[in-house]
Amino acid sequence: MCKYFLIIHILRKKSHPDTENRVVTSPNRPWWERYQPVSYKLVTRSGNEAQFTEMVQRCNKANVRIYVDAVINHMTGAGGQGTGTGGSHWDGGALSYPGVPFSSWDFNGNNECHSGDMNIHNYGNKDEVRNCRLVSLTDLKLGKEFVRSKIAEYMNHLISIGVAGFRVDAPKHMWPGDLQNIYGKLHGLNSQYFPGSPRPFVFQEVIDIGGEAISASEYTGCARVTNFIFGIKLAQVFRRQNAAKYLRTWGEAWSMPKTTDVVVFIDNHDNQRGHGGRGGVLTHSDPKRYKMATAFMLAHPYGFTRVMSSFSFGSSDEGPPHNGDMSTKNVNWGSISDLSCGNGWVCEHRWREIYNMVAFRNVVMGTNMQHWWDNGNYQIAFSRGNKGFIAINVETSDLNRNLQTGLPQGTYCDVISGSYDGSKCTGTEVHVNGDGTAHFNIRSSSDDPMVAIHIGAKKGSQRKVTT
Ligand code: ARE
Ligand code: CA
Repeated sequence: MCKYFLIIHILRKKSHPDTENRVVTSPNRPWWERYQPVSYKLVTRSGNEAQFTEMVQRCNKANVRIYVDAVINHMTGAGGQGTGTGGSHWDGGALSYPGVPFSSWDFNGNNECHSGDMNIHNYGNKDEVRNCRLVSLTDLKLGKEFVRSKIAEYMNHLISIGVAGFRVDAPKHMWPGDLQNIYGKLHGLNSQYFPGSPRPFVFQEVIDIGGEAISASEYTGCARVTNFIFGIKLAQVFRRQNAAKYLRTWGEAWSMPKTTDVVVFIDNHDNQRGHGGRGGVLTHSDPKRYKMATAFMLAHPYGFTRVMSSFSFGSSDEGPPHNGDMSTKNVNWGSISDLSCGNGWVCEHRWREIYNMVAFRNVVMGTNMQHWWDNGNYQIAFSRGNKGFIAINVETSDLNRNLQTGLPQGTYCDVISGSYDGSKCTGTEVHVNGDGTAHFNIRSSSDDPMVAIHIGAKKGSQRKVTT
């Protein structure tokens, strides 16, 4: 199973690798407190450095790569003082973070930021967005060599532990040249797990939906960027506000960056709860549409895909499932047979329709989209070369017809309704004829109105994955 999570999978659960952060008590320990670093010690509610290291090593052995969410634009909110999750003192008024150590000299001040109250108000002004405070978070002076070297030291420490790369938080608020300088200081990956020490995989969280002074294209010279248009546009299609037939041209033709420049996703930890970024995206709380959109994302060649994994929440501030001492709760999978996580963890990545489509993506890697078919409205189908085929019914009526799959003759397991267990299909079978056609019957009222088949789940083939 683990093998299939080679495609980016950020662990945001137990042992998530954030740095020591501010302890926020009002509201009571919100998830977002970890976006307020106090030092670069690896001690949070999720565990300490030894536990983090053990997780990275264990995951690497199972071919699960860890990408750290690196918060390097700022430290805590500007007011107040206290003790962080690792015991370090911080003072957001005096700009003092002795755990690093950073002092007031290491932050942007009135010389760099001219917004008046030091906060960002105008996203039409590049200097303000980059030199002033994002939601009042104390803004690091990344032009300064000392600051850059402390950040690179922190990231290199993680590389030495064995992480595969980074999601860089809030790059829009940093100058591309400063980021390039920091990336240039990073070591190659730990050769114990990554032979030849390749460069870390970096992707940058730049929210660009258009209409602002700063665009994501300023950052693609450094590394990939997040594509926030992707989830918004797909939500419109799967909510039946824009016909699925238009997905025939999905990708750059939809005013999105080049496929090699982006990381794509249906939702993220911010926009699934109304933080950061406009547009109503689909989330696990609308499972039928969410699974369809995720399956389409994983079947389609555009972009480098990321699958979300969440905890359930009531309010948008609510932190992860926790024990009485506020430490993060474990998942409960030892006692659960259907692979779900329990204990308040949603674990979308363990939903069969989703993890089987991650396998689909790995199997069809390197092939183009072919054999596109649509009914002129909300039913679509396409193949990935001669390796995989998917049909999705977003229509309010059933899909019942023969389609050209482009696949070799044989009996395939539909990996949406079940899996291939090495000898039989646990869900529906699809029979592909000698001419590549097959019959599909997809009821619109089904929980999962789609069918996906690929050569790795063809009856009689060798099963490549062990659970
Ligand atoms: C919290 C409180 C604030 C308080 C602050 C300091 O909510 O009221 O002032 O603490 O005390 C997360 C949460 C924030 C939280 C912060 C720190 O979402 O609510 O603030 O942690 O604890 C912009 C950035 C983008 C950023 C979003 C949130 O460009 O990079 O804002 N996203 C990342 C993370 C967030 C995280 C941070 C950055 C901070 O993914 O989880 O914040 O580390 C338009 C613009 C976008 C803009 C967006 C929202 O769409 O195009 O650029 O995103 O509006 O303003
Ligand atoms: Ca900044």
